[in-house]
Amino acid sequence: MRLIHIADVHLDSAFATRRGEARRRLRQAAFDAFRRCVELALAERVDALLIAGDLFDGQRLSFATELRLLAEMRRLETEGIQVVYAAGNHDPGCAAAGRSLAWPSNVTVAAGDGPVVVAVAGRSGRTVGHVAAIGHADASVTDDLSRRLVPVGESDLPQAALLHTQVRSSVGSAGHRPYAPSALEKLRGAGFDYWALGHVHQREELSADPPVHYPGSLQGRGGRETGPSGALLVDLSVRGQPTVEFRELSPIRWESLESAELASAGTVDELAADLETAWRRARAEDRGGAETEWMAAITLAGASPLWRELADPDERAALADEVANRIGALGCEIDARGVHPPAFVEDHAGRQDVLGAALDLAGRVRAGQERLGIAEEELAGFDRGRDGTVDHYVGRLLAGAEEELLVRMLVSGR
Ligand SMILES: [Mn+2]
Repeated sequence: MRLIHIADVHLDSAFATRRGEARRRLRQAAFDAFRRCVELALAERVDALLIAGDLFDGQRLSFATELRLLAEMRRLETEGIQVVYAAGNHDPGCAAAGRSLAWPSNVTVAAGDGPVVVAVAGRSGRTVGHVAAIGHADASVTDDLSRRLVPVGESDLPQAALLHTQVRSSVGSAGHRPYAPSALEKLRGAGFDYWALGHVHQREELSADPPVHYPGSLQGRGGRETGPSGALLVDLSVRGQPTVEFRELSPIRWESLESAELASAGTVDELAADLETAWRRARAEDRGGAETEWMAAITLAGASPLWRELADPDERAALADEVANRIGALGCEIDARGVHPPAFVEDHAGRQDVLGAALDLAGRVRAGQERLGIAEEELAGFDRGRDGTVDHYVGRLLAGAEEELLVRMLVSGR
């Protein structure tokens, strides 16, 4: 029995990334990856395609995706390739947007009303193995569903189990709530030749003998799902000698970049150039496929003379667009929460000099402990309706004033 194992396709997911073109391409990419998976199944002439849950993202399913998905399933049907699909937490009951689809005859759905066992027919028409599957009836399963999957007795044929579950020891488990939990030792001892799992979006081999695998999301969905993604090609033909091979299918790859060398970049041009250099260095080591499109997830941290601009979402958006253009990426997301000024006020407060006096004054005015002796009508931007009291207005104007003073007086070149 030869299989393709995928999970976490999340068709028609909504993306929050800023650029409209990137959102459109990301949404399209999930379906394109699925179509490539069908093409791989046809090219490899596998016996079955296993889908371990979260085929849909939930409340959305466009008419176009529904029609194209069923057309792809019929391509497999024509070639005699079976599909076993077990519901996950995003698509409980194997429904999307409340619709239950009219699957062709080759598709067996484990929607959540108990285990399903499928005898997989090989190309000769003879049974070549069995797949036991169980799906989720709703999105809040707390039982260990793996306990309800048992191999077919008295069979010499290979047997696979298909399930959407959070294995307690998996790498991703810290990032997930305890959901449909299962224990690796139980899975390993259950008597199956292969466990086809879904739910954790990073590809992971939990056990080699017997093989227990998460394929990861079919198409990466954000900056935490980096690296190549795709399907597992599983060959159980020779019992006791399984092979599991990864095949990259995703058209778009997310990659992360962390930059802690911000101190030397004093302009947006310098910062964008530094990020471009770092990105190109990373891509020289990992080039991706010839047609790979990229999404860059950049984390900036550390002291930067541009700290004030980097705290502004509009400025980050302008930098992100510039970097995306320079590196030829579809889009770029920048997290600058770890950026701070090149100097800290606490380290300089109490100085007996002009800087110390300026910091002290700014702090006291901002806190309303000192008045500047300016009349209300002299404050050009003051609006009583919006700002309330003069103190409140001045306090708002002076947010970040000490840091600004410090940087201007201490750091050269500004
Ligand atoms: Mn998922």
